[in-house]
Amino acid sequence: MPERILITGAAGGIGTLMRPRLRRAGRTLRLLDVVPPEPAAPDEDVEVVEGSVTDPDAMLRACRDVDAVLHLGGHSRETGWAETLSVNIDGTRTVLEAARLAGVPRVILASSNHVVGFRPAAEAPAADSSPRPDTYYGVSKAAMEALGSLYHSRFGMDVLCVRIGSCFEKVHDERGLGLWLSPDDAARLFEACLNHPSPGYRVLWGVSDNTRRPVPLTEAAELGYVSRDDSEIFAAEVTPDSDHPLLGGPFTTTPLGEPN
Ligand code: 15L
Repeated sequence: MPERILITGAAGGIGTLMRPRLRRAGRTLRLLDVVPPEPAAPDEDVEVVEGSVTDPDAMLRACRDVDAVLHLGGHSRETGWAETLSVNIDGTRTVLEAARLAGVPRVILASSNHVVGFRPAAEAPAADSSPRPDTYYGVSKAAMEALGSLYHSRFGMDVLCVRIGSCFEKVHDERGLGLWLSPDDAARLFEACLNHPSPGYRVLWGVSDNTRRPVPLTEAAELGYVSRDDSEIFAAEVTPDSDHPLLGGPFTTTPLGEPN
């Protein structure tokens, strides 16, 4: 089991959900964000680091003595091109380069369903289906996967790209019933990514085993992931929304480059 894990974007939505769930005896979580994460609780083995994924020096320091990086940092929705380019694309390269320089053997990248947002849900695309992004944000996640592939091929790093569906405590809309990744399942999936002996480069879907799941879990299962959650428990309470035949849902029509 890795002993020190660097989590970028640790104060963000998924980072906050993962902090308690990735705690293990004998493991230190190094939490990095531009907004300083909450200080360590007395019984918590965490190191809190304020820093940006766009800062090569800060990233190199953050990667020292680390066994794996869980890269969650970056914009999580559509925003202007310059910001997306700087934080999501250049930032991912900076993280991978810092990991390489520091000798970190494994990086897990938080990719997104929006890499293939323009694929029909009915197509049930395999996890490594070629990009059909729906936004600049989706383009940045496609670039993330490509950078991960490059760093694996050139330098032998294990790189796992998780095309995350919708990772929130609860499901809020009908589309989420298909793409929900429960926080507990997210932790199970990241654990599988951390603990596989030699994963190489992989792209996998990050969703729970939802009754209405539109994408396969084959690749995640090969890694050892077993989902225990199903969004159907929220079916009665979600807001009905318009039919979204495309995986990216509302991201396929949101104006490009405008925060959504
Ligand atoms: C994502 O990639 C976003 O980070 C998240 O905020 C949600 O919009 C999610 O996709 C989704 O598709 O529901």
